[in-house]
Amino acid sequence: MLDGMTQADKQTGCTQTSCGSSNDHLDKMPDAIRERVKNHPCYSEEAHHHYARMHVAVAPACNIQCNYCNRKYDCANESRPGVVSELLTPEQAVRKTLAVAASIPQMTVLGVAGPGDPLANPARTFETFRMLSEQAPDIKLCVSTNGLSLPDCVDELLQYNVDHVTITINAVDPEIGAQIYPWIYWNNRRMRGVKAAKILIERQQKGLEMLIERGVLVKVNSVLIPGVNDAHLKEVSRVIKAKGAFLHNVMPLITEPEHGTYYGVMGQRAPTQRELTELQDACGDMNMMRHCRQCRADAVGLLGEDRGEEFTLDKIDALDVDYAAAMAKRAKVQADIEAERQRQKARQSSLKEQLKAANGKTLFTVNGLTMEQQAPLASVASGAVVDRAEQGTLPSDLRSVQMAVASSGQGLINQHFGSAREFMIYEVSPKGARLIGHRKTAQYCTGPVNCGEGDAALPETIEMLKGCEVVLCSKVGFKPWDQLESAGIIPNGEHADEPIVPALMAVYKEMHTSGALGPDCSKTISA
Ligand code: CLF
Ligand code: SF4
Repeated sequence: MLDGMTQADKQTGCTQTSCGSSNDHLDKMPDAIRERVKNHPCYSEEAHHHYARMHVAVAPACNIQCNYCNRKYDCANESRPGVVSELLTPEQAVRKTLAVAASIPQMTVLGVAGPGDPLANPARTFETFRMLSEQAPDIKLCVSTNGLSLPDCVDELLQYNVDHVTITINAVDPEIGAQIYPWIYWNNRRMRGVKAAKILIERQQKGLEMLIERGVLVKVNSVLIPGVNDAHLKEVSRVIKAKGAFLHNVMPLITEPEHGTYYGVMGQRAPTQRELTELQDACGDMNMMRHCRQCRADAVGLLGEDRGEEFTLDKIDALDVDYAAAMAKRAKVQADIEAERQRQKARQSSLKEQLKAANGKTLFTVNGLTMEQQAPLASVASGAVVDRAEQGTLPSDLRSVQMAVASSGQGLINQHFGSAREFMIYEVSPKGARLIGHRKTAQYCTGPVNCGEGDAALPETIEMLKGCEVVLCSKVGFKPWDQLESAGIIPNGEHADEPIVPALMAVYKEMHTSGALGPDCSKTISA
């Protein structure tokens, strides 16, 4: 077994201890690996702004039971609990994939992630992969599994060029695993307790090792369950990193009583955003995924958007698709995207050089930056960390502040508060602005004028923003403004259409100037 990377990586000379998913990390990776992840929206944080994925729900059965799952819904290992996807046959799945890929030329990845475990349904999953590898060879194939059947399936996955595999590993200690998995179905028998968890863990680890040995990129998902595996996930991260996993995605447990899961019924609580971030930070230098949206098993589009309704089977049947032309269009559109990314990167490094030369004195004075100077920072905004330590214009011991941003893309603050279906959550400190997650909300405003006046979903949105001290958006109505303020969250619409990171830093600097970050005024940031 290889230590942290495949033999191929070693030959290409990667000496990084961490080949990461953020833009910054990707720059340090060997070309061969960068090529493989640069357009995968889950494996590259930056790519998720440009490229789309879709899932096809072809796999109904499962071979284990997780305490956070109710079989009425999609597999919660990779999908948002409480969502039911329409089951497709492999033929329907292929028709749908080809139709979507013709309509959304940014689509690069097809994943099978449910509604049960894809590898507990090998015939349906592999038939889908076989047909797609023949009919749409430019689309990457991706699969997500609980790992029990993985060692038996590795060779067949490789036959179809499946290059990205996700394994959900919630524990490497059977005693902890037994608290998460009440049973597994193994060798035609239902097995329970620590013995069952031990088999599952061994199979997951064996599958992981086999994939790494064969050069497949592996992402590991872990569900963070407070009081069960929260103290243990650091060890999971250490083990999977040592074995060569590429990325670790720690997802918060979603536990609503109405979903009817064991944890939901028993009142198991979900982690707070703070607990999630602290754990991600504690996982050392493992590459952590922080932009997961816990998609549906039939999700379509960019991460965070769901265009599934546009591609129901009846609508697909009515489409007249020229597959060869669609593939050519994808190649052209994606080449244009890459060219633009390269241009942005060049502008960004030139700006960094200028800032370095100027000792960064203009960086925090956003109003002093021209739009030309700000534009490259928009792409920095999508990165996980923006290092501002060298600027030296803020005392280094100021406390950090969580801020929420309403954005519909392009790295800009360009969405009304009431129209946002999700908020990007940043941690802002003297070191810079760091994206730490996304929080979903029910969109409650459909009109541009009053922006959310009087809607019942508002308290829920404000509750969801708990822990943030500022919310930046392009516009906010009077009523939400009042209620946000009452909840201790300052609404800020002064940076409409500006790049996110400079605006966050400007607000942070204003807080410092007004004394809100000083020792006397520091608030406790609630979790
Ligand atoms: Fe799908 Fe998963 Fe492949 Fe991505 S999703 S099978 S790796 S193509 Fe991505 Fe969605 Fe998070 Fe999954 S954001 S739930 S990590
Ligand atoms: Fe549910 Fe997925 Fe766990 Fe199976 S592996 S029990 S479908 S969450």
